[in-house]
Amino acid sequence: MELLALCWHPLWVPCTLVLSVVLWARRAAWRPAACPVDLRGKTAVVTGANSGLPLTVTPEGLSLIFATNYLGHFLLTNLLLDAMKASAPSRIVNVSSFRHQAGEANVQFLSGKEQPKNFNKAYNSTKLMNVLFTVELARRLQGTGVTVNALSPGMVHTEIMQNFSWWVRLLFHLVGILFLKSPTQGSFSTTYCAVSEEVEGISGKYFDSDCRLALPSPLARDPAVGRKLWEASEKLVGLHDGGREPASRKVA
Ligand SMILES: *[C@@H]1O[C@H](CO)[C@@H](O)[C@H](O)[C@H]1NC(C)=O
Ligand SMILES: *[C@@H]1O[C@H](CO)[C@@H](O)[C@H](O)[C@H]1NC(C)=O
Ligand SMILES: *[C@H]1O[C@@H](CO)[C@@H](O)[C@@H](O)[C@H]1NC(C)=O
Repeated sequence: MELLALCWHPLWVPCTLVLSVVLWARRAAWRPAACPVDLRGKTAVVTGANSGLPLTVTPEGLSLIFATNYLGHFLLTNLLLDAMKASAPSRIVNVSSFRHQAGEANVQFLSGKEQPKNFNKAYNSTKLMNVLFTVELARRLQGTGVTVNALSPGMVHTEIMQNFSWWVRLLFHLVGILFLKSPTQGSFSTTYCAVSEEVEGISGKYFDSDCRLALPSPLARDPAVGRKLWEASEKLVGLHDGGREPASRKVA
């Protein structure tokens, strides 16, 4: 009874409003328009994630959520690599998430041979794979003039929950309007990695949602795990050159 009374206490309204104003003021602090930009070469932003997909396996033998949030990005990036190298200095930017910290780097998840215990674990693991891939790709791209970094956009009010039930979406939109970043604000750390002069020459790093260089989790930095994930991903998407010998150099 007392708990119920607490839930309906009128102080909740002003407290919520004050908190949302404070958060609003804080997240408007960085202005992309004031960021010095000197873009040469090309930039590829690799993004796209969904967190409400079922843990099903596609007819190709891929886990739907891992294919959507990670393997598709892996393949696209690899297919773009020759173009990126030809237009160096160029940048690849991978949109990950702070939630990578609770991910698991189990390559059996990719094919659905093993399943994460729930959606949340699956989402977290795909975001860990995004960072592992970034670190491994940066290693493979050393000396090519192509840099690759990953970032967390923070908690952003987007359509990411579109495959959840209506009441989860309603709750997300209510919380989103008050507390989460707008899609524009959520794009700041991505834009920063893609165009800012300060990031020029930096590769294999992770930026937080305030555009600060941050350390990803120890697992995300483990080179052996990164290499194993890369090799498993290559097999699954049918890339067999090992990614070490740049195709453009072979042609030239
Ligand atoms: C996913 O990550 C979030 C944020 O790090 C964490 O709070 C949550 O417990 C994780 N979920 C699972 C199932 O690991
Ligand atoms: C997720 O939602 C989108 C938009 O409503 C829809 O097009 C898509 O088919 C849904 N995916 C699944 C797996 O339910
Ligand atoms: C960014 O970096 C690599 C892989 O995902 C690229 O191959 C590409 O995979 C992209 N996204 C990542 C890191 O997940």
